[in-house]
Amino acid sequence: MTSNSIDSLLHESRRFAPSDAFSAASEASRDLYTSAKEDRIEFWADKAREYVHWHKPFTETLDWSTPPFAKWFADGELNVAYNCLDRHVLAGNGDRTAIHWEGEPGDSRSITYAELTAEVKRAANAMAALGVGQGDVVAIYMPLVPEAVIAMLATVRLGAAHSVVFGGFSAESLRSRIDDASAKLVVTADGGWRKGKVFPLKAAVDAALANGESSVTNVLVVKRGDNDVEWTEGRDLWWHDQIEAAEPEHEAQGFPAENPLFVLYTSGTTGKPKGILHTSGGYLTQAAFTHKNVFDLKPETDVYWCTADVGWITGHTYVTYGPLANGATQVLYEGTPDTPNQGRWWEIIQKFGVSIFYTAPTAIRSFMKAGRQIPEQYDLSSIRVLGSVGEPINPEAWIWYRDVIGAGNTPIVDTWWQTETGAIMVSALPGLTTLKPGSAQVPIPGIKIDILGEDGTRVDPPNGGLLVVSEPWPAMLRGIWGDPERFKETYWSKFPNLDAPKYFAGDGAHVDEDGDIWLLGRVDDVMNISGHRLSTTEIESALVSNHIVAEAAVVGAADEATGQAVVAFVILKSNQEHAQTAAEASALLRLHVAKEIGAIARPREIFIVSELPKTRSGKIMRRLLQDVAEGREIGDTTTLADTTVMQIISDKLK
Ligand code: 6R9
Repeated sequence: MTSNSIDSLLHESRRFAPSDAFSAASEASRDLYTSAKEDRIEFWADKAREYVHWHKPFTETLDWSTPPFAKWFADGELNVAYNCLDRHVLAGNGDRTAIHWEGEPGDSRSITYAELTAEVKRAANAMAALGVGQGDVVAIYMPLVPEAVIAMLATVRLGAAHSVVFGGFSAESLRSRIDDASAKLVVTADGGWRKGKVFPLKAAVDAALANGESSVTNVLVVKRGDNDVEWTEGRDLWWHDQIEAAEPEHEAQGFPAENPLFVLYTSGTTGKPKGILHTSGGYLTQAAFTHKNVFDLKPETDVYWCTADVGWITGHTYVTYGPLANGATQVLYEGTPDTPNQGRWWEIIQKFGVSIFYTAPTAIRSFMKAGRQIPEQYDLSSIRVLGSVGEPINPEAWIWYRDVIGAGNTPIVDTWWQTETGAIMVSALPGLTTLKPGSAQVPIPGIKIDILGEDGTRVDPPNGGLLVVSEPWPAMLRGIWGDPERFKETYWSKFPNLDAPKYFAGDGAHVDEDGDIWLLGRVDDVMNISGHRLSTTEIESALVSNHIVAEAAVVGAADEATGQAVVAFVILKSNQEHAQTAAEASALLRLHVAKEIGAIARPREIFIVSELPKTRSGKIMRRLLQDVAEGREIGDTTTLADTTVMQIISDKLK
């Protein structure tokens, strides 16, 4: 073993080939791989023509003359909102439902493409009247209501860019994001519904704008929570008043392919949040192409549901832009999965006949914890494709997802990508790929991925290394807002000596003998145990493969004997919580890990906990657990979905 690679120890041999019927009806064909291999650039040019309406056709595909700054389709012009709206109406699909919206309290609203187009036109006129135009940034701080999507589309219809901030983030986070991008307008709501209560949003906007100078001239407020709000005359305006007063007609104008579409802030582990910049033509091409092929979308008949909030990149690409560009019918749900009961999501799937369902491993594991008897009460037979995103999915959670939600025969696509990549990069295609639980599998056609050692040489199976994207791709980030140096340094400086710049994503991965990619987690989380570099993912998967475990997180904690030692935090399944003592459970699980992957990976300690610290998009924040494991004061918890979790964990372990 050298420190050049990450050890890979977990073996997973289950395989699931697509059924003949599924393959025969599949949207994607092998030709996609063949043509992308023949000429990658021409492939993307084709896809851009096929998936996107151009106001002015492009003649150049990729300009990579000043890496890492790429331009795709640069002399073309498009209007992203027109692509998501007007063109479907003009093609005769105005009566198709675009959004089945379900509010947490049970109110619901279905909106056709014609209606959505009409609303976005009015919203665009209302925003234009407030001075919004090309070059401006609109901050959107909303619950998951249709107006969040409408505000995004109205913004980009005008050639302006949005910056969506999670409705759960604090006034302070909102302020820093508003300031960093010099947002001109904020769109918010009085409040939204979450866990059976209204949470205020407007109040946080007021606080964010309270001190000193701000670039914001107006705040548009959607009425949703009916909670009391303070009002700053001259600045604050009710959304419904403005929409009502706005002109109904709005002609979409073309903007350059490289016109900024949005900024989305990622927190990262250190330093101030990075404003990831995406532009229009390349982003929309890859969003629409992947949405169609990875999910095998049939827009006439499918009902698609991605459970992500629009505050996450997944909500940008696979709630707003991909599905709407493809003319899909989708579900949008405002609340949490367990309000008012633990079957809420399954009830929604049954109600709307959802056929494509895309969610995160964290959600799947929390359903595993509660038990299969809950989803089994619902009719989920409409489902024909399942997707996963956000973290590696443990093989056992994958199997549970397929068996319990997918009736034992539904393909699962495990999609690897990032805020920075803009769209899916690695995934199975459900009609073509023989699935392996726990592997994200293959680069999508037109994407070039390599797994390298620290020295930049390719790592051979079965060892792991660093996952890099070796060629520019259409939906790639174009920079960090206002900070080109940080962009180069953060993503492109890992392998300065290679002849072409390579994008380093921060994740570890290994490739198996078939060429399938297995993600190993963030390389910052890799542990060094007696000189062996072990990934968190495999040990977590080994823990989850025991029938008593619902969820697990492991960290490396300083250890005198071995440098670092594995420390695990484990949530038991609900029906196991009282079946044994914590000491018995941890003894059993230490043995289990040793048996599954070897003694080297056996945790020094296992803590049985009831919660794990997670971000708003459901990622486990291991550095906070490492603070606990090493007995340090707990670091910055501001990006946690639930800031009380660390208190609960440390109290329990005292
Ligand atoms: C889309 C999204 C990106 C990071 C990424 C990786 C992890 C996402 C994954 C996955 C393994 C998958 N990640 N999908 N790891 N398998 N299918 O999640 O974007 O919030 O920017 O996070 O998430 O570590 O680097 P973002």
